Amino acid sequence: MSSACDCPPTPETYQARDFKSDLKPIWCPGCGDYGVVTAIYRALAAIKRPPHEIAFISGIGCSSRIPGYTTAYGFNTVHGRALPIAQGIKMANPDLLVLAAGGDGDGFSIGGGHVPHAIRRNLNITYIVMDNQIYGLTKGQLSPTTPRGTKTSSSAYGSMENPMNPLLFVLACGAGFVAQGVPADMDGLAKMIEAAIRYPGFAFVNIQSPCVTFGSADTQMKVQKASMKKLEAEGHDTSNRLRAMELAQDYGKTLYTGIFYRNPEPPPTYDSLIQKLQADMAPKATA
Ligand SMILES: Cc1ncc(C[n+]2csc(CCOP(=O)(O)OP(=O)(O)O)c2C)c(N)n1
Ligand code: SF4
Repeated sequence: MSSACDCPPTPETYQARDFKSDLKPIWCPGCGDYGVVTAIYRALAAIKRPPHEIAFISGIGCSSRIPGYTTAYGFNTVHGRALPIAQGIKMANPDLLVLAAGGDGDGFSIGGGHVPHAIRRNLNITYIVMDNQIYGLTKGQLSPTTPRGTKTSSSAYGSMENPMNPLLFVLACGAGFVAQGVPADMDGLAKMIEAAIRYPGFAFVNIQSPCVTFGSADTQMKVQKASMKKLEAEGHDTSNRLRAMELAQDYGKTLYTGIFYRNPEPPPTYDSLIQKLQADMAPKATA
C-alpha cells in the first residue's frame, strides 16, 4: 500500500514499490539487472499509469526475466521475438503502455532483424536493452556487442569478430529517441526511462548492465562509476541527430550516459495512423 491508510494505491499516490511484484529475482547477486528493474519501478511510478494498463514484453535471457518482477502484465516470450509480440499487443490495444526488453543477444543477434523494422514502423513502444556484452543465461558466450579480443566460453582465444554499435545502429535506422544508461547512475537511469516512455514513438534505451558472473572486468559497476560521462553535463543538444551519431561512434570507448537524441518533431506513430484510418472508415451514423 502506498498511503498511510490501508487504501489501495491510486495513480496520484503510486510509488516505485507498487510496481514491484512478489516474485523474488533469481539473478546472480550483484547483477546489473537489479538496478535496471529498480529504475523501471521508479519510472513507472512517475508515469502514474496503473499496472493493469501496462504490458511488459521480453524475449529470452537473464535480462528477459524482468517483466515477472513487475506488477504489469508480462509476457516472457521467445528468444529474439520481444519486438514483434510487443507491436502486436500495441496494435490490438493501443491504449496500453507497452514496454519491450531483453539482452544484447536477444535484441541484436537472433532478434536483430526486427529492430530496424520496429523503428521505421514507429509504434509508441519503449525498447530497453540490457547490454552486458555477453550471453548470460547460456553461460557466457560472446554476443554481438562483445569487444574484439574478449575471451568468453565460445571464444577461448579472444573474440575475432568486430562488435556492433547498438546506438549508431538505431540512430541510423531513424529511431526518434535514443538513450544510454547505467545502473551505477540510478537517478539518471530512472529519468531516462521515464523520458523514453513519455516520447510519443519508438524509443530505445541501451543500458550497460554488468554481468558479474561472465562479464569482463572493465564492464563492472565500479568501472562504470569512474568512467561514465553524462551527456547533459557536456551540454549535448539532444535535438542534434548528427552530433548524437558522432557521440555514438564512441560506443565501447567512452561511456556516455543520457539522451543522445530526441526528435523535437515526432512524426505520427503507426498505431495513431491506424486508429485514425479506422475512425475515418467506420460507417457514419445517418440521421
Ligand atoms: C531459438 C533459441 N535459440 C537459442 C536459445 C538459447 N538462448 C537462450 S538465452 C540466449 C542468449 C542470452 O543472451 P542475452 O540475450 O544477451 O541475455 P542475457 O542472458 O545476457 O541477459 C540464448 C542463445 C533459445 N532459448 N532459443
Ligand atoms: S549470469 Fe550475468 S546476466 Fe545472468 S543473472 Fe548472472 S550476472 Fe546477471
